[in-house]
Amino acid sequence: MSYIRIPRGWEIPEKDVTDESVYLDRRNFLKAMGYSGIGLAALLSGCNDFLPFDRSEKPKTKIGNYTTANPNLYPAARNDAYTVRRALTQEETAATYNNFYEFSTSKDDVWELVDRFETRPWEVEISGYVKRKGVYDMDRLERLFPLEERIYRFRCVEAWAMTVPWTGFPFKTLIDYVEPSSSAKYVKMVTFLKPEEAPRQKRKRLPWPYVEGLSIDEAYNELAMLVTGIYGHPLPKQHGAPIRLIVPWKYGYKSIKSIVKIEFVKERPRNFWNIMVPSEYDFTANVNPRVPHPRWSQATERIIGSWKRLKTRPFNGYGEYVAHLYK
Ligand SMILES: Nc1nc2c(c(=O)[nH]1)N[C@H]1C(S)=C(S)[C@@H](COP(=O)(O)O)O[C@H]1N2
Ligand SMILES: [Mo]
Repeated sequence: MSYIRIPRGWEIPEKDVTDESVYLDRRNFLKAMGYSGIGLAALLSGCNDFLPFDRSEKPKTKIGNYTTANPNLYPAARNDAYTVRRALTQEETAATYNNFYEFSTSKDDVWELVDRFETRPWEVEISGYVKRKGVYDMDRLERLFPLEERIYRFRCVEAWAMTVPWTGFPFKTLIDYVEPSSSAKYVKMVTFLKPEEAPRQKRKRLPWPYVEGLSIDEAYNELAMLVTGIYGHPLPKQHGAPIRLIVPWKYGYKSIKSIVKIEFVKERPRNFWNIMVPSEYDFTANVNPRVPHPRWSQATERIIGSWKRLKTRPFNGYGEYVAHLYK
């Protein structure tokens, strides 16, 4: 296998780093699909059918792309115990810079590609070692537990970061409600599988559907949230409507979007990115400035929008809440 030389982060002028991460992502993705270096070079040199699909259907809106049966639940009261000393990211910046591989391998066009993704009606199946197994309709799940707003930092493994207000409920609230038995050691979460609505899922060489997992202790940590909204309204589709995970001390790929199944299991599940590239994406994925990704440093991060570079913090700044889990 021949490799294209990737310039290191510090060799690239700051304004180009975004492009680099898109490029790395794409390369990674292709590598995982088993292309040789040569085939890869051909694909990267502007081969148009690499683009997801025809964009003649123009998107309706950047941020108003959501539905709910419970509009009265938004905005939810902010929980001031969880705020950070960082500027909030602009709503439109966050809504137009997304990782959602079901739709695109780029970040800047996901919001344009989600129009035919249907997020209502929606069901979430809860299964495995729990008392209250069953299929929960999203309209009911949204009302089942009190919603609250929390401002969290968010850090992608590609070294971009943002700070946004999420609306949702603590994962632990759901765990207490469904009553897992002592056999439940991990929680496995699965994204929808609807290739007619998410065209990249037609590419069978990727291990669809997207899967993620947490240990039961991680899921029970007070920071772990099941999120149904952002910026005081329901989640726009590109952010993972109608319900997603947010675990702010871990790299963003753990925060699985558009969940259809939550399973309480005995064995540690394998997660999507770990299946794709096991040497680069582990299960735990805690933010750590001292452990570089094999192809780039994690010492700093760039804030989307301003593109200011800041120091990465251990556990993304949430060590006081979670460090004890890893002793
Ligand atoms: N189903 C699914 N969930 C996903 C992803 C994905 O491609 N598919 N990408 C992950 C990654 S890598 C990141 S950084 C975040 C991005 O969330 P955002 O677009 O709301 O910022 O979603 C995560 N959840
Ligand atoms: Mo990410």
